[in-house]
Amino acid sequence: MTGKIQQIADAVKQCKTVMITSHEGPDGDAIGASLGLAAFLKAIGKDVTVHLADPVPELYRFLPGSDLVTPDIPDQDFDLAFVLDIGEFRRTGSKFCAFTRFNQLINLDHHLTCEEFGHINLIDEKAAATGLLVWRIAKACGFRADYNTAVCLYVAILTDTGSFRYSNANREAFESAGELLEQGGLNAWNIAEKLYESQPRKRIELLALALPTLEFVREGKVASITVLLEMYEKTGAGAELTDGFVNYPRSVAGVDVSIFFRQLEERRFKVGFRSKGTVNVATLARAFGGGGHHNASGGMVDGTLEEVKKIVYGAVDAVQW
Ligand SMILES: [Mn+2]
Repeated sequence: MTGKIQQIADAVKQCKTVMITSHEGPDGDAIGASLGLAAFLKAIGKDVTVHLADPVPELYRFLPGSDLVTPDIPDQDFDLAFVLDIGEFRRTGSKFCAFTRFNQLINLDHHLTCEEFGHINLIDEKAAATGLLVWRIAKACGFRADYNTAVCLYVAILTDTGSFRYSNANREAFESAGELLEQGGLNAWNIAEKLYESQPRKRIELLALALPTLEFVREGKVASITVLLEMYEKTGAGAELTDGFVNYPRSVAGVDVSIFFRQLEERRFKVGFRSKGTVNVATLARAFGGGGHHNASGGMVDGTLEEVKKIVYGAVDAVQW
């Protein structure tokens, strides 16, 4: 692992132009790791482009560099291209999938199931966030975090560890957060306030419609919540505001697995799973061609809500625990 980090650090030192991308529907780690890497590379004089297929969610727009994220790919060649937190290469989106104008492709990820599509693949499932892999590389370059780099990487760690509550919150996560706080002069409360105490009113209005759909199966060990297209219409909220909804059913005593049914089209649902730890929901998601981690995973299922529930609850029933 150290050898690879050194290899990447060397490539970074030698390069001039860098393209950075991450997955569709970007979360705090995708955004934080991408913008943190961009801030670090800019600080050491590199020419950096951050391309994301989808826009930066409102929640993360306070992060420096978020205004420079582009849905397009500029007409130029790049020395290096970084793909972050991707799980599966196709999740970079159609534009990046077709893009080849780079000399070297570097894959940084902590998804166990990630393919080795890069020239260098740093895949460490023990890393709590992809932002931590970025931090390892920056440190290997002898970089001391400035504010911009620190705040982005701190947000990557904070969001992917559920504010240091998930089992992935290991020593590296805590130590790196401490380093970033100190070097970047961060204020933990200011960041927490932006992430957790500033939610749009529409999100709570949407949650108010979703909570009555709460349903318990498997003697209360599994709970689900549903968001239908009509709920967006009623509240004016968009799908990006459903982030975190899946945590409400899981927070109930006795619930081991929570499921979030999110309607995408008339007959298509995104199904998200969260586990308290007993059940490996990555395996569960694979039943529908999805993927993810032990405690968080998801996939897509076609059908009406009733049909989708039948399929998903059936798969849940097949798991012994
Ligand atoms: Mn991640």
